Amino acid sequence: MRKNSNILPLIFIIIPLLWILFISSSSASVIYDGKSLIINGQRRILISGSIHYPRSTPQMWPDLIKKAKDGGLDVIQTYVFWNGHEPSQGNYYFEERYDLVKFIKLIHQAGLYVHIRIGPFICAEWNFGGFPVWLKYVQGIEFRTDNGPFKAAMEKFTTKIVDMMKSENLFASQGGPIILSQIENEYGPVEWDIGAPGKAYTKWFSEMAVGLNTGVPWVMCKQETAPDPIIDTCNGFYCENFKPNKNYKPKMFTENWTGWYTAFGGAVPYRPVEDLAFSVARFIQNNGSFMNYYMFHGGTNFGRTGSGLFVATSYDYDAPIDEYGLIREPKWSHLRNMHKAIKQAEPALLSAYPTVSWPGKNLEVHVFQSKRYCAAFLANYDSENSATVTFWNKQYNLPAWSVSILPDCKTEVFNTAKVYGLRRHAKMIPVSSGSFPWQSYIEQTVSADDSDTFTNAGLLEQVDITRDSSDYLWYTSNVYIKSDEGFLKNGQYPFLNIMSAGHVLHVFVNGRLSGTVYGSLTDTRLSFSQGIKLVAGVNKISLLSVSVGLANVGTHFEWYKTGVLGPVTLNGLNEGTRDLTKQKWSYKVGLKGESLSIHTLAGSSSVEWIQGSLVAVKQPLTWYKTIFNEPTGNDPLALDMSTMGKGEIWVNGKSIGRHWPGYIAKGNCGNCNYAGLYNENKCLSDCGQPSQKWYHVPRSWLKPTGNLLVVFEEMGGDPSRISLVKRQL
Ligand SMILES: *[C@@H]1O[C@H](CO)[C@@H](O)[C@H](O)[C@H]1NC(C)=O
Ligand SMILES: CC(=O)N[C@H]1CO[C@H](CO)[C@@H](O)[C@@H]1O
Repeated sequence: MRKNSNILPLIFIIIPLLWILFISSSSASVIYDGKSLIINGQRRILISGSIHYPRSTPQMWPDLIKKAKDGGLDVIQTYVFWNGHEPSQGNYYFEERYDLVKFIKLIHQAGLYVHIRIGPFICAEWNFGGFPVWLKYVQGIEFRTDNGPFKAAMEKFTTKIVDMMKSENLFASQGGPIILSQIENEYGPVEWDIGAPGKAYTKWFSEMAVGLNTGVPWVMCKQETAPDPIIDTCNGFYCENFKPNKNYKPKMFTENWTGWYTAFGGAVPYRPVEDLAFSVARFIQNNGSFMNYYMFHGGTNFGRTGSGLFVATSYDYDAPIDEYGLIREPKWSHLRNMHKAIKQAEPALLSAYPTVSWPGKNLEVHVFQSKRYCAAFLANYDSENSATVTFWNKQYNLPAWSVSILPDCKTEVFNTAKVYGLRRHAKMIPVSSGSFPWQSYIEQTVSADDSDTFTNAGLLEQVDITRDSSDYLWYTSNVYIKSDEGFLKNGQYPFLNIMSAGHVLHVFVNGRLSGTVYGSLTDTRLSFSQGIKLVAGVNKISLLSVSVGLANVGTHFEWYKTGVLGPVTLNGLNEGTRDLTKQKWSYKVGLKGESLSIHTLAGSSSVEWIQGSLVAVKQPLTWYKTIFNEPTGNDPLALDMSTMGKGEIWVNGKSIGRHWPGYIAKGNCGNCNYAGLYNENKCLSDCGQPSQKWYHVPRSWLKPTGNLLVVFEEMGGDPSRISLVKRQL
């Protein structure tokens, strides 16, 4: 008895002492155990949010970071965008939207931490999943497997980023803000798919990453095979039942989807904040200690950075901060209120594991109680009925599908389904009456004798030819028709049949557009089958094949194909079916306007622009340009492109992205799989409207007067109704 009472206090002194010695002797100031991350000796429940630096402008970053901090975030998470940083092999770029170091330093200045997801495969609905296109053409390469050339390239880039962070002292172990790094990304399904080489690759990249000695932990998301000391983490809409692969690793949620991305032709996603908050509260009450919102600000896929699943230019994601940098209500405020409640509960959450009880059907109570602290989470999992729970002699009303947080076990300070405050919706307000004074220039179809064309017997894969230097590739071929053929027969013209791997195809016969076909988010392939009017003699078939970005996910997505691969046939001639697949085709990469750089400030003197009443309307392959002044004020700006079809937009030579309002969505989706309770796929508003009609024009790309706006339109549109709008709360 006596002996024991002497030893016990001693243990209380020795263990913390050893602990402090351990911390100060290891270089890492960030360590972990089964409970949480421990930063400089302090346990933390961390709230994180994704903001991707190239999806906004450096001028927007300070405000986005401030709004993230005010919303209760401790950490900002970003991927690293390899193809933006190494556009051609060995040539690096870290300026403007790709100024990673500046972005991290701004986060540091704001007093937040950083989780850097180096990948370098990142998925992210980003072109080619973040891989540079040149990587595909490295001799003998195979992506994301036990392949020498791939591993060499991956190691080189990963090392470059880690070294860059180290030389700027950005890791927490050096006093910087980076508390976590990520290697690879959602590799679990691929490893499972490909087996042994996948396992060997995992072993290799894990050792490679750990060997870089960042001094902070590495994570791998959605891969339960993460070897020690790497932490495996969860991505999903809900992660409360996730368990790390070792009990000495903390439970971390690296991607909780705040909404979903928009695809051209798809519904505009919406995840109610009640459901999002419910998911987060459940995760925290079940031992979760690190929670990341994917996305906290989604932003914009400027230029041609969106990926080949028809990903739209807007990457708004229904996030708490909208595409334009404005707070989205009530999402932002409701989550901020929850984060405050979680912070109040943090001492209790960190001092105990929860005891769980079930006071009734679909009811669950989690209590985190230690000597000094107590916090309780009261949950009602019934998706339709509210319930009353008695806890510590007090009654609490729990709406359906909700969790109440009691940071002191007595006072409900937050319930995930009780949303207060403004339900303000941002509006788009026209800034100018009257339309822009447009000039137009019509791009002609290509002839085989044009410069920069080459010929080949047979059809070629698109990206092999373009190397993604342009969305556009012309396939041109001649068809000879004898005098007695090619005309109406049994009331029909001969049929041209074309199979293409995607993504969009404009078919011209003798210089005239015969039709346009395109694939979709779920299947990029397309076919064209239509009667075409041919003339006796030589007919020119010109196929403009258009890619909407390259695939960003899937086992060996580098082998996915784009473009007209055939067969191409002509039916209904006297001779029967004529196969055009293997005949001579000529190829030209890109548009004439692109090679003349008419979208740039320098422009081209060899183009004759038409103006006034003769400006082209509803003409395919038309370039438009105009000059405009910057509207006064600070409201974010957008172009309303509702009356246009598909193409690309440039402001002062910078691409604000692909436009495609001509692809009509099925409507705003109530929620297609975006949540448990709200799983009805029904249209809420804007049904039958384009997936995206507004296109963000960053203020910082404008000067007060004389801004050049250039639009390339593929299908034909009415530019007279393109207008500038400002976004206001
Ligand atoms: C929380 O973690 C502890 C320790 O690993 C475990 O015993 C307990 O079952 C977990 N509770 C929940 C609700 O996940
Ligand atoms: C499995 C899955 O759908 N994963 C997605 C998680 O969310 C990120 C961001 O939207 C995507 O990149 C992944 O494909």
